[in-house]
Amino acid sequence: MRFFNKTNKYSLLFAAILIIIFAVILSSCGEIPIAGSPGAGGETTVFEGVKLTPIAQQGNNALKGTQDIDKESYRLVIDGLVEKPLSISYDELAAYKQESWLMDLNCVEGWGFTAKWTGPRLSDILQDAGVKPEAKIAVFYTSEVPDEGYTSLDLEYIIENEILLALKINDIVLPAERGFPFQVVAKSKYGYKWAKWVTHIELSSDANYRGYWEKVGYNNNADDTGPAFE
Ligand SMILES: Nc1nc2c(c(=O)[nH]1)N[C@H]1C(S)=C(S)[C@@H](COP(=O)(O)O)O[C@H]1N2
Ligand SMILES: [Mo]
Repeated sequence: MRFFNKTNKYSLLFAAILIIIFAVILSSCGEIPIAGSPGAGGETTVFEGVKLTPIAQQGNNALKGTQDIDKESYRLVIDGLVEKPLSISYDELAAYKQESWLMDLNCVEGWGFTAKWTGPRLSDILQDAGVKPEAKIAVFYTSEVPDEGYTSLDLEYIIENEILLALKINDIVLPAERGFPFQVVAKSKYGYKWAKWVTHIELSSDANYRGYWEKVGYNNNADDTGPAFE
């Protein structure tokens, strides 16, 4: 009896040591994707079972270079065909219910990447502004294209798809070069519809409106599996 007890003790100790060794090997093995595991700088590397493109490897496109937007003084203005124009601070954007999507951004130039995008739904914000029935499109004015507006999206598309304004990418606050305070997650549209550095969204009935790229012939529908030009 005594002998057996002793053996049990030693084999338990041996098993425990083996488990610890395995755990150490597993945790140091970067190849095994663990959901939500942080990569460089606390970035999320896997979402919904899919490996995300690290931020450092994602593309970056800016027609007039990085725009520096001050978090404290920033306001997103919502006006045009609305009952109640809004002026929304960064903290207010972050206080809306946040949603996360796994989504590819595909630039019309042929590159793309997969990321986790997190932010409020534009439709929730528009609901607070009270969209008038005549409104057909939303025009996105950005800090580098403040007068003419950078691009537009159909209101029906925004509401049906519950389009997000991404404050975070791979769970990291959107860097300045990537559009801080947010980038429009224009699901299934070419990258030029994913407006960055947006300061003003105007609701309009003008179905003929064309944005910066659309004016020079890029498809206003911008379906990312469709033709680049109209
Ligand atoms: N304001 C603004 N938004 C913009 C652009 C731009 O030049 N200015 N470039 C667009 C294009 S062409 C692409 S492909 C995507 C690229 O997004 P990323 O730089 O976050 O990867 O941003 C889009 N949003
Ligand atoms: Mo693009």
